[in-house]
Amino acid sequence: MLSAAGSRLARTNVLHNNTLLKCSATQTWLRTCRQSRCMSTSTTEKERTRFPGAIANYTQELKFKVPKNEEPIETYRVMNKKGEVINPECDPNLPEEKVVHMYKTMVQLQAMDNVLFEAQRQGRVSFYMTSYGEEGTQIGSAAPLLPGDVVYGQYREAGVLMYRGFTLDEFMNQCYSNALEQGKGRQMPVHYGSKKLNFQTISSPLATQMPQAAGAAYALKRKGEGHCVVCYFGDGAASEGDAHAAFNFAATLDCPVIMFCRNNGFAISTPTNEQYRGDGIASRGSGYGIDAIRVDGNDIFAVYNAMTAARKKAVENNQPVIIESMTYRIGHHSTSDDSSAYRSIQEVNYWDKEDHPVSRLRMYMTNKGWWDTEKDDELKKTSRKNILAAFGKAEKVAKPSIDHLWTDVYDEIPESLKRQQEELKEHLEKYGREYALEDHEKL
Ligand SMILES: Cc1ncc(C[n+]2csc(CCOP(=O)(O)OP(=O)(O)O)c2C)c(N)n1
Ligand SMILES: [Mg+2]
Repeated sequence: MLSAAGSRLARTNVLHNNTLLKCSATQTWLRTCRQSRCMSTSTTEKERTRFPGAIANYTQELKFKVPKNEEPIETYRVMNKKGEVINPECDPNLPEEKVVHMYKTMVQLQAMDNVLFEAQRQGRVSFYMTSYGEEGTQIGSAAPLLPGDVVYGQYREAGVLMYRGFTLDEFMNQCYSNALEQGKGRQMPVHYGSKKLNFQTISSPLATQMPQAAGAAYALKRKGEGHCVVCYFGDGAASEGDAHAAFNFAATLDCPVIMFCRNNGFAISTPTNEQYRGDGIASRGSGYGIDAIRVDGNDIFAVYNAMTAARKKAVENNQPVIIESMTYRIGHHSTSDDSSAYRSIQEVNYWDKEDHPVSRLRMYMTNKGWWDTEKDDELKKTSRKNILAAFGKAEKVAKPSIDHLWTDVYDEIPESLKRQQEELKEHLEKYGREYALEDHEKL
């Protein structure tokens, strides 16, 4: 029981407590008012972080950004698998002559791949890499470029080079490593390059070309002549440290470079699901602050439209762009690979028979009334004939002089290399008959 005094005290406390409660409610109310007053004067009043590393809103919700809960980036497409344009507004409406030229280049590329792949099997060239299945990605991306744009390739972009005008003789001389080849036999086959066509010589170590491309784009920006760099790389190359360095340099230095990923599902035998955990390569754009798009790489017009728009962005705004072109490597990785060891024939057949960039464009041209079976048979015959003619010529040309082992690098040959020259000379004097020296030109 409470005494009178006690109950008075208790009442006071209740009152006091009520006042306290009221006070804290008033304070909250006042705070809310202050906030809403501020919000009514400016929408940015909601306090934002001021850290130099990121200016963003605060939140009291403890949440992580979980990439796998997000929808994957959509794949831009113009044509369906039957070569029908889905939305006429997306059709680039290229003239017949240009479309036929694109198609002919794709078929010529296939013919070259067939002949050179076989030539390696017969021991006539040492190595080769085909582009089967990636013809749409290559020709569709090459077509919107200008001759002054600079291309950095990986190694599976023969179609890009062909579209830019590299002749069949030049392809064959390079793969034969003969004396007419610009590299004088010092590169492996398929390591093409052409100063005239602004196509930088291929480097074997993956992703070498990527930081170089960012740097070259920076130089082009300073030159200010309205050109950009296009850098091709594979899904596998995108796992190299150099790829990340290139993206970041390109973004922070505002370089006009199109980072064009051929995502063909494999890095030799490593499938993409072992290569990354994120949403492919296009999603990396957000991380680096680079505009990015994913396209159906077997749809030549989707690739064409994406490249045209990316080129415009790069050149007009001095900015990098990522294009991720989804395709499938139908051929083996190279002549040193047997892909039946790590993927099924059924899987390969699907892409070969049901979703192929060459047949898709052929169906488009047929639907337009520009193409028929007769023209197609004729084209395939002539393409093979052209290749065999260039092949026959290249095979007859002598191999480069052995002396080219020492040329083109140093103005004055250093002592260490002079010693090696001497050693080679002695070796050949002793064992020369073991080598086909007569096949090499004499300087
Ligand atoms: C730095 C480096 N590591 C490994 C290799 C061996 N290698 C050559 S090609 C290749 C796969 C590359 O795959 P991707 O970039 O997806 O290109 P794709 O062959 O599919 O066109 C590998 C691992 C290399 N050339 N360089
Ligand atoms: Mg790949």
